[in-house]
Amino acid sequence: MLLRTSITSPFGRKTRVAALRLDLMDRLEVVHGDTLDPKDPLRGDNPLGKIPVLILDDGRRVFDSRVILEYFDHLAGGGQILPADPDQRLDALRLQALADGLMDAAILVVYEVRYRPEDGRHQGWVDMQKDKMTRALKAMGEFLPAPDMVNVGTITVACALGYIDWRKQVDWRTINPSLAPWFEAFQKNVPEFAQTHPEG
Ligand SMILES: N[C@@H](CCC(=O)N[C@@H](CS)C(=O)NCC(=O)O)C(=O)O
Repeated sequence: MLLRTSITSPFGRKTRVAALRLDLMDRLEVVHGDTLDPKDPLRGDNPLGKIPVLILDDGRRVFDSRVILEYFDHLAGGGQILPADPDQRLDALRLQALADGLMDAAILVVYEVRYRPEDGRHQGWVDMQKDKMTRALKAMGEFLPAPDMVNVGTITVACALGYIDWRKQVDWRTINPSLAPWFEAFQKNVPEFAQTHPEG
């Protein structure tokens, strides 16, 4: 299988953490996907032009990160990072949705500066994205299981916190200090997280 992503994408990081954790790396070739280059094969693989996208040996293109994680879980025998128990599964998926939304807002804050000319930037819109981030971060404690629980939800939370640490859209440690010990413990428990650091 081929995984088209970038090393800096937090959504791509979800898929790389999961592949390492589930021991799937020997079945996976990771190649760079350039979201800006119209000639990059990415747009043929995913009409949305977003990374990550997984290309299966039978030619099927799989996106987005949520679906890729579900497929990886299936390849690893099921019930590994996507709990089999319906209640636990719902909680893990809900946490993933919250953390994915946090990353979506964080990325839009970065894109406002990266892609919009300075005289076209809209501070009110950036503030709206930062408000989403703040609300998600404040609420996150309610949804978080213990840091030794490794599932699609907790992997995504770690990728979101790591991304915000790196890009510094907001100071999540001040917004919700209780997330810091959880994040430290998760990193100790999941060495695959450090192995996928964007600067590593
Ligand atoms: N819902 C998607 C989001 C993926 C996403 O937004 N990826 C970013 C990079 S981190 C991207 O491809 N951006 C380019 C674009 O939006 O055109 C997922 O879970 O995979």
